[in-house]
Amino acid sequence: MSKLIITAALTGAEVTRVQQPALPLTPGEIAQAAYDCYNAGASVVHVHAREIDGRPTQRKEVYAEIRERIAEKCNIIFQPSTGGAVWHTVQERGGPLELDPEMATLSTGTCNFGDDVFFNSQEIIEHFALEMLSRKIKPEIEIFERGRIENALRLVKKGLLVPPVHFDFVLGVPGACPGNIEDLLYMVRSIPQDSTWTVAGIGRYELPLAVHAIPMGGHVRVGFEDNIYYRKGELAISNAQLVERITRVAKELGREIASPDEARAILGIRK
Ligand code: KMH
Ligand code: ZN
Repeated sequence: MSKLIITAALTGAEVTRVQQPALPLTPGEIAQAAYDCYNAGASVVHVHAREIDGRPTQRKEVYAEIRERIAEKCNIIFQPSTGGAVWHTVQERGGPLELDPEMATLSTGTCNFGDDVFFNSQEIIEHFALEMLSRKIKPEIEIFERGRIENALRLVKKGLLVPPVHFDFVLGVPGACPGNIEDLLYMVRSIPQDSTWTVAGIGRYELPLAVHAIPMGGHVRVGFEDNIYYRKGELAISNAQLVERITRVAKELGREIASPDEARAILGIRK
């Protein structure tokens, strides 16, 4: 079994400081949180940028500052979002791809997203896939629903996505697939054998899904984008606290933690 890749999803587009007072928002805060998570065992950082007033933004200038500040501290893999917020235009969402990051997210389908809709038509999916292919950016395929796997495999058939594919099962989004263990098993059985995968359980699903993924050979994403609590009724004090717990559990289960360069090798990142 490969070493465990832990991704820290620090900020997201939806969470507010009112909900989670320790939410990192400015480039400096996000870079410091990324460094703390790196020290706790994370090898990938999934980034959503915010404007100075806290609004989610896909402006490449803000992402560039975040990436620069992180790179001054450590070599964690910088993985910006192309999902942005549900109201961002396709053009806005693609902002961080102009920075040619090593990795970025790619959502391969539309679903309900709380009271909103996270819209990804075939045209949008192929637009981002082509952009990432031509820039040699490793996509992390965001799977909120089972059908998104088929859409990703269609991209492979069309030559827009190069296997082995790396999937992220984002389970428990209100309005999309729930985050029960059975849901994770179903997803894992539905992907090609040479794939890699990680799981991002939303809210109360985060820890149980992570704990199951570790002995299954999967990888794990945690952080305030997905879950702001340490346990029921108790807010986490930092993103790093959530990463530290996964590192601890993995060690107890005998799974070693991947460094950023080991994660690059596992994911086939050659930039
Ligand atoms: N904020 C969601 C609407 C991604 O980062 O690629 C989309 C999202 C997925 O978070
Ligand atoms: Zn995201």
